[in-house]
Amino acid sequence: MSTRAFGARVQRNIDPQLLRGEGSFVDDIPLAGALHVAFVRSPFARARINAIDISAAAAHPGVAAVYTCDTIGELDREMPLLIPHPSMKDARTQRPLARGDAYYVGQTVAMVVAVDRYTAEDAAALVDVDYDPLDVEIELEKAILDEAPLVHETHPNNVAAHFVQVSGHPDKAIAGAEHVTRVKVRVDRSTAAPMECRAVAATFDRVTGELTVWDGTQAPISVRGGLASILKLDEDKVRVIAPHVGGGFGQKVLLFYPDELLVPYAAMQLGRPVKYIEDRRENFVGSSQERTQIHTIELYAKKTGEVVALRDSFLHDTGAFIPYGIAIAQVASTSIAGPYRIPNIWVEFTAVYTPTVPITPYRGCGRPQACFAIERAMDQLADELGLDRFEIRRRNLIADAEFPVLRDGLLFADGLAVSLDSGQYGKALEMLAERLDVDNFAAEQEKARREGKHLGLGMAFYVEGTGLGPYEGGHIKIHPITGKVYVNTGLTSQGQGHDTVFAQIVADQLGVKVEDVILVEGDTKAFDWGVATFASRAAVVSGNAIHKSALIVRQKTLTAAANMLEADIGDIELRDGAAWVKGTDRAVPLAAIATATNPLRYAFNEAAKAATQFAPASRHDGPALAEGQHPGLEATDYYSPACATWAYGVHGAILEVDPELCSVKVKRYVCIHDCGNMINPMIVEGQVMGGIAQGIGGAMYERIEFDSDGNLVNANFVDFLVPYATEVPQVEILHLETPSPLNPLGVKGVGEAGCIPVGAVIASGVEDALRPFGAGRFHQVPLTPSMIHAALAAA
Ligand code: MCN
Repeated sequence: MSTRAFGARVQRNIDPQLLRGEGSFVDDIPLAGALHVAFVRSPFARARINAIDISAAAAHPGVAAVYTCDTIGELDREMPLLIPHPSMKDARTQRPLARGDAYYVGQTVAMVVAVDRYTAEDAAALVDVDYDPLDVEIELEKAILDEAPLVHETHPNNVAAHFVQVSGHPDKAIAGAEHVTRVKVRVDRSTAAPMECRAVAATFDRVTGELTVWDGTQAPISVRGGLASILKLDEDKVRVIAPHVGGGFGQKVLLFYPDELLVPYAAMQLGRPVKYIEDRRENFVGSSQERTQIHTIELYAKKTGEVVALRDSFLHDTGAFIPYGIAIAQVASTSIAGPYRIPNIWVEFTAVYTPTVPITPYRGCGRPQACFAIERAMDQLADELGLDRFEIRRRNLIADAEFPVLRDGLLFADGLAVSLDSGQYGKALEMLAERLDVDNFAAEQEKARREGKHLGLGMAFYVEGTGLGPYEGGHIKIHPITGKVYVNTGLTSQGQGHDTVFAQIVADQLGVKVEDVILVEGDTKAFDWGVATFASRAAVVSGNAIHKSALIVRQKTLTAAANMLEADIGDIELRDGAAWVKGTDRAVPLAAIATATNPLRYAFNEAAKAATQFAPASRHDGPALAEGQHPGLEATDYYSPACATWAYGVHGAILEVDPELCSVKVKRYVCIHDCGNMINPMIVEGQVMGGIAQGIGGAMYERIEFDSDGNLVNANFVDFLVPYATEVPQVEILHLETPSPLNPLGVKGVGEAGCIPVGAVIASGVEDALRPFGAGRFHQVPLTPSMIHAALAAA
């Protein structure tokens, strides 16, 4: 295979359009006569709803309809549990509009549809809901106590699930260990904060019975399937389009948000287009969040530092509903041993309902928490054994020759035992050490201290299971008139640059320019089968599906060209948009080959006819395709990964902590990472960079704050601090490319990698900088100035 385009730094082809403001997001879709939606949301974290009086709202001028749970027919039911698991009984999911009870501040209770948003908001304020507020417990560790008020009466102690996984023989190894280090860590709740909030619009054609939905979703095909089944429509009558989407980060893949069902329902009921554009406050109180976990982790080691066993027990906050089951906690628990050899593992978690916004995966999905736990524990173990932080890792990292490493008994989110497939962990560590000049850092730190500056070095390793199944597909067609190549997939992109990378994969196989390959995604009319964009899976799953399809089209093209050029198939090469007889100037353009199999199309194709001056088409002489092949140059194929493929990396930073202001400045940030073969290193770097920026937010700034009544008190960008460009350091990114042996392209995912270790890096660095003060350990993120202040004051 030529590697001309695969692996090249091809510019993202979608950027000029987006940068010029020519993107088309849900709110840009022109829908003449559209009605607009506003929601009535619960002001209480837990409440009985005694009555809902919509009369004043319904009578308000300009209002088309007001819906409650009593007037939405089939929709009034709990949404499906997306990922069932035997550890959960009677898992609770949300109804589109509350029935009887409200379970978190922001839950949708009624929906008003009116001529414009202003009228809808005014009318929503007229809906009179009679609530009896109930007691709540927001704090995770208190929510499981006997005296805590219950979120769901069905679940004692608010326990949604409890699960234990064991690998090896931890009891025996623990009994024989020479040293144990114990660490309790906490990662707090954050939110994806996409630039574009969520949005959905719908029209229903009563004549054809066709429902068209524009949804800023990461999962159009799955949304279509759900809508069709709940609204009792044929799938072919439902078209879901995800146009340009301004960031998703996992938040836009919940099935279903109330509005995703209610807006299409209202469009069908009212026979008018209906639109809902979530505002920023609603995104905070109504769209899913992630992260709160509290881990108590123990590492059992030899005196020389080799870890023989790991025990981890953690609480996972699942919010008021658990649509994804235990997926996040399961990812955390199976990532807990990180890149280390640790042969014996015991890990247990309890997923806990709290009366707060539901939890679903947010970029990283449980991995930042697991990484924080194991890496903080590794740092502490090093200190306790008098070893350097790099040295303790050297003694425990899996060696290249040991792959694949099976962690039998730890079942990943795909239900299969974790198997780390390939990597050069040791080399990555040494690259970081060299780049940060670790050997000379102590001297530099000492010199800076004498000048009154407090430098610290932080570092953390991570692994990431990527490329989850079950499958994706790709359809490729060489256009018979222009020779351009159309690639259709069931995925959709929120900024990952799929248009460019998938084009790179195809361009190589068909010998065309990258810009002549056009990706069609995010539209259920474009491709019928697929799952969604999540779990850093597009490169692995769609990439390989498209690669397989391209190989079929390549073979068809070579066969047809050999026939037309009356040459041996082995003598044909594809390049510059044509098939050539090697070493000659005889060629036929791809468009001509595509039409040659269809005489009527050929008759209208002047370009193809002109092209035959190179070689007369053999369509009169016999079939252009071999027996069993189909007309046209197109093919569809699918790829279904056998299991996850594991990417990894190690990050390090030099920080400066100001003990008076308690502020942290990241002076240098180095990232070594490995996602197998890179399709486009520039896009990979963009993904890593974006992930690190989000990781900096989670490490130092972003914390969703509830008061004791469950009100989200920082539901805006003044109080919830996302980092600006000024807070994000210049990142030095170094690549390693260890191919995955599990898929034909040798790729692993990268979309979440950047954010995973940042919290652990920052905490490790702050701890190092403040060592002379005796400020102790930092085991919670976000790590804020007030925490540094408290630690210094205590010291
Ligand atoms: N890539 C590559 N070579 C590789 C691996 C990946 O060139 N070896 C490219 C891919 O082809 C793709 C990009 O890097 O263009 C990310 O690939 P992948 O890791 O497969 O992730 P997905 O495309 O499946 O995207 C999902 C992932 C997730 S789970 C979150 S969350 C996230 C992320 O992507 N959300 C994002 N990155 C995001 N980037 C933007 N701009 N917006 C989001 O919402």
